[in-house]
Amino acid sequence: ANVTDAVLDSEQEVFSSMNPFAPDAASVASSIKYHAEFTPLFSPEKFELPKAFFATAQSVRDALIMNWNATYEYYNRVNVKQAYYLSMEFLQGRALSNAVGNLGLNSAYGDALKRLGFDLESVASQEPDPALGNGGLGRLASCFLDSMATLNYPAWGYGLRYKYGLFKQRITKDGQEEAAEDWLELSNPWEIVRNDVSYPIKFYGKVVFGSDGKKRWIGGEDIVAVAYDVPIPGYKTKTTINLRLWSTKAPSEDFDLSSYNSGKHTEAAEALFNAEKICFVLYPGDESLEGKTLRLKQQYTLCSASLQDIIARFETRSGGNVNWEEFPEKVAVQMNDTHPTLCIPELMRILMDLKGLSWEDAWKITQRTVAYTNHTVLPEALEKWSLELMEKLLPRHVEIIEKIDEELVRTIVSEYGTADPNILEEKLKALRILENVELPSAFADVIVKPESKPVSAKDAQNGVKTEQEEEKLSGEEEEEEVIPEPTVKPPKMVRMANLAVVGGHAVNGVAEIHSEIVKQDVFNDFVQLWPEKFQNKTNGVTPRRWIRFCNPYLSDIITNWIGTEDWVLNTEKLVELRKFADNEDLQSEWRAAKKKNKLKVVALIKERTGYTVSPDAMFDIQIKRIHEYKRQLLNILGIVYRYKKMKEMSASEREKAYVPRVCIFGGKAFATYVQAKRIVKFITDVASTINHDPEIGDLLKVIFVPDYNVSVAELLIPASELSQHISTAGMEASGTSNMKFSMNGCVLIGTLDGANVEIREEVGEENFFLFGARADEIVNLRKERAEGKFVPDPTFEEVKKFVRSGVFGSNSYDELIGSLEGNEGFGRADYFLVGKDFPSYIECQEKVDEAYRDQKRWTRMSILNTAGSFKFSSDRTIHEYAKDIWNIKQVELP
Ligand code: B1N
Repeated sequence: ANVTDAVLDSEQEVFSSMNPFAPDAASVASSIKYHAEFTPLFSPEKFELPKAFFATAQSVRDALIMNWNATYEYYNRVNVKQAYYLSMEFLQGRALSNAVGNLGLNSAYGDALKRLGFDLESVASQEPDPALGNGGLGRLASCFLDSMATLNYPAWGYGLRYKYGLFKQRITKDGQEEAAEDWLELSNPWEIVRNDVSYPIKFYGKVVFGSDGKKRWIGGEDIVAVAYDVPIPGYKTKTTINLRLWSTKAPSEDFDLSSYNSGKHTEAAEALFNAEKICFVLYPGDESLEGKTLRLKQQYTLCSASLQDIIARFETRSGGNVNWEEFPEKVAVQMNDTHPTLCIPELMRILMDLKGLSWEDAWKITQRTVAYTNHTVLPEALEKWSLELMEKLLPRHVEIIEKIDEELVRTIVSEYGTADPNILEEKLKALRILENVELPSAFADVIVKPESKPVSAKDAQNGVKTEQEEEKLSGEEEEEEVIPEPTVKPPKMVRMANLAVVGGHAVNGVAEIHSEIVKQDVFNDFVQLWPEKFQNKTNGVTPRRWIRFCNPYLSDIITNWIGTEDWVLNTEKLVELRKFADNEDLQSEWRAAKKKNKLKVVALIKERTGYTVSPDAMFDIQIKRIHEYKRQLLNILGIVYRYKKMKEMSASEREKAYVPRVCIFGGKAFATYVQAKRIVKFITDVASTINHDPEIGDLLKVIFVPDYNVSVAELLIPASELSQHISTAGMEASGTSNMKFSMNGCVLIGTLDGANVEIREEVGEENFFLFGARADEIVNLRKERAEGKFVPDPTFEEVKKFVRSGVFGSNSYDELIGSLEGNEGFGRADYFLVGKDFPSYIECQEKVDEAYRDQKRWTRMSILNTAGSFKFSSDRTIHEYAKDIWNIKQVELP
């Protein structure tokens, strides 16, 4: 279509088309045409796909803004208690189909686009996938926003607006390569920049006494955080909440005009660059990596800007009379992992230094306001910051942290007494926020000074951290203030998790087994002090994005058989599918839906890898960040073993013994995580050998789908039949894709880890393929392994030998295979117990083949997975947070 066809019909029509409640196709079409004409993003001549996407998005945004405004106004008017979810990551995925679906405007937009010569699906697929997160933790935050809006909870998200998302992954013959992900290249149609909502953020400087005798933080580097709002619509409700993302810039006076005029252009703009770079990239650190100065600046920017904003809203809503004691009755702050822990000293600072409250009052308010979610027990992922670095960057906050630490020491001393210095020392070591820091002077003579020790055995043992840290240090240029002075003494550190536990009123894990480990292991000493703080909140996923919209075929079948679409809001209704699990009509519809979804993936695989796979083979999928503890290596070694066995058989034996499979991998390795990158390379090498072996044909195909992201997951999950959740027991806090797979009728193979445990309970053990060591056995197994008592199963020796024989190219994968053996030089003595679990994994995979051969049995298992997935809706999770932690109520708009 030409733009002359797309001119707006009349201004009147445009505005009537913006009625979000019952717009028809004609008014939607004119609203799209209006935006195609007047939203100046593209050159005017052509009205083609990319432009159609932007015009459609702008049109949907109009509806969202109206609902956003109505929601905001209403919350202001009734002065509700609001929850704020602070997260360094939000993995939103594409927004168009989700918004149209939540608004119930599918047919209006579908028909309107048809009139203009497009279809909604291809228009929607034009949208870049904003990847402002790494994996599960960020996607969870986005699922939570969907549930908060849907359930009419007054709640907002706060995050950072990174210019570049998580890197784009390319797979070459050398493995993974990374490229910048410029998701804003064509602009972001969903955001509304609020130039009037901005706050000053300070770094460095010093602390002085003001004329009123109060502490003041002055000098240093000043930047500005500006708000970008992303409206978040709920499903079948007018409630539209807000994701407020901060972007950083320099104060306008920082541009040095006289330097610029004298020709020093770069110097003149230095302050600008310094401020803007804070939000350049999502720091791609996953479970095991720590950031340095830039990361700390990012974290502080998020905390400070969000709290200034929250406090300003509290003051406005209080009208003329601010009562600070009421703050926790109006505000709940949830810290998504430790990354926003600086909220605690920042809230203290604002309340004391700027609002004039006493320490005691500020502390009570702070504790009642904030709560902390722990997402991992991997020791290398528990954030620590160098005290020295923090002191430079945030001097006032360090004073506050020292005081919190001192108060904590007081509590510990009064709780445990000084009678047994050993117990006391142990407790102080476990609980204190400051590490390797002498006791506060008030306690110096009460307790024996802890001797300075070298790096603890636990830390020294921790190979992941050490290797990655070293690689990271050598691979990246850091600012000068980051490099610590070489000293013999162990470095003084601030333990953010300890600060979060002390400063908040609730601490929760994200699945039952994980919350138990948190209580019994990681924070056990805190549990003894404050048992009432500790909770479990099993994760969930939004059934809108993760089944209703990504799997319309299956959704229609469910709706037909249950007799209502209510299950999208009340997933308990899915249980009704149980009674039809053996019904042959349902079974054949069920299989037909799966087949249609598989055909889409066949096309995706062809497009992204060039490989042709059969839609009749079993689709076996493992998609997640590449990490040693997630054990993609176990999966690929299982495939190698299968391949070896196949090669030893005749064609007819092979076909009898094995079910045809397409084994699909997807996921990104952190750019400097060398071992994870080796795993990617190994998978693709195995794939190219097996996929080109004419003897094997469709019996086995191995696919690595490059550049895995939310949109790819939306295609793969509905097409999956078996999915793998095979972490070393105790190491995966929850997992959330396991829930998405199960919901979409995929059967899981997995260890007793994270949410697998609860999924298996709900779907029934006969519908879950369980294998491997349990979490409570791991410590002993590792010990045995280290003592050389472990005798590997012959199958494991066989598979390693096969890999080393060079079948997959000249590479012998010494570092990978060596890591499973604890050879000198690679030595981790199979820390993740791949060798230990290998035989039970192989055996379990044989059972999978057997079950799949009986398609009736398999379909029944599949149906019972969907039926049993009801618990894993993030609606359930959000109700629990609202009730047990935030104390907020659902508020429906009039
Ligand atoms: O959080 C998810 C869980 O389902 C996963 O099991 C868990 O691995 C994941 C540092 C993390 N834990 N920790 C992180 C992310 C970024 C970072 O810089 C740690 N991600 C998880 C949701 O609960």
